[in-house]
Amino acid sequence: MKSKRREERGIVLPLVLIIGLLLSASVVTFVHRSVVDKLVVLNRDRGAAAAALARGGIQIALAVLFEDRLQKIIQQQEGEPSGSSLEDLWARLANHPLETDWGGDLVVRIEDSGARLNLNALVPVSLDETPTQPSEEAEEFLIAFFERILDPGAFPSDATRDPRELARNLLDYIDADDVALGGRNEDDYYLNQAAPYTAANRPLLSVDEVAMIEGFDTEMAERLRPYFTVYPLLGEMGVNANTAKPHVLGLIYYGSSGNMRLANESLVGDLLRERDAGKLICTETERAPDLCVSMSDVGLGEGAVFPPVVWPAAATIFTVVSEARVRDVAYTIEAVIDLSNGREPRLLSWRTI
Ligand SMILES: [Ca+2]
Ligand SMILES: [Ca+2]
Repeated sequence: MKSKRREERGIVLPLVLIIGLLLSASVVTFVHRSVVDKLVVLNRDRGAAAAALARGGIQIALAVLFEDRLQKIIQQQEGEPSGSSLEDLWARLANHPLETDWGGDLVVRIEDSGARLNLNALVPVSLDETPTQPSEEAEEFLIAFFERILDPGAFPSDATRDPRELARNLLDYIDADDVALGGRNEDDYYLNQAAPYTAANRPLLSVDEVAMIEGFDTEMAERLRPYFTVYPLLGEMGVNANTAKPHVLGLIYYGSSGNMRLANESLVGDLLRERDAGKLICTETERAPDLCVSMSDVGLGEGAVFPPVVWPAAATIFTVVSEARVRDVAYTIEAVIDLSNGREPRLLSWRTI
């Protein structure tokens, strides 16, 4: 009997130890799970708050842009130059980040579509639906642009890229007909792809679409993004010299017919100096000689600019980037808003990035 009880005691001790271990393991698991659950809920709450804050940022941008339109209309009525510049409130909004008392941060950046070159302005759509051919200037402009940015040292695939072919393929992809500028069929390349397609033969809907064009890829589209926009889809206007960033000012293609060139570094520097001094670059300076500096004064001469543009130009289409952050959770919305009709904003694009 004695030895049986000793045996039982011998079993009880390990059992107690095992149960104890199991219990402490489940307590640890439980604590761990409840911490994870709490973090998930917290992150979800912060994500929802950041999303709401970012949407609020778009509303703030709309209010600022409406105010700007109103100002411009008043300036126009009073015969003053009503061009957009980086002195406008919408352009300075990003310098004023917003902080909420519950830990949210918001930065709203607004850029007008004229601050980048509109690819669709290179092949304007004819109103009577007659297919229009891209102009010689469009082709020469693109060749000059690709000659400037192609860099086989940094991008090995550039070694096989020809500026004229890239220029023609891009224009043919947009122009209405299916005859390539070199005479062949535009779709020969597209129909031979693993998933065949055809040239769009319409304005580009996004800069990403450039990757679909013969000779281009997604890397190339990314390299083009800082320079180009596709808005307005039916646009004909060139770069706005009063709002464009320095690298886009370098895309101003000017001179006399048959002898046009891209703005060089020194010209871009002159344009920036005038802007910094509070001046507007104007095609005609008669109306506001104190505020305007003429094209010839900044070295653009008396010739033309391609795509054609009259400065100062009033911006009507804006890209708004609303970046919200709640603690470590970020939420960014990019919206393209068209205020050209002056009353109702039209949303052209909305995406989270
Ligand atoms: Ca075409
Ligand atoms: Ca064509």
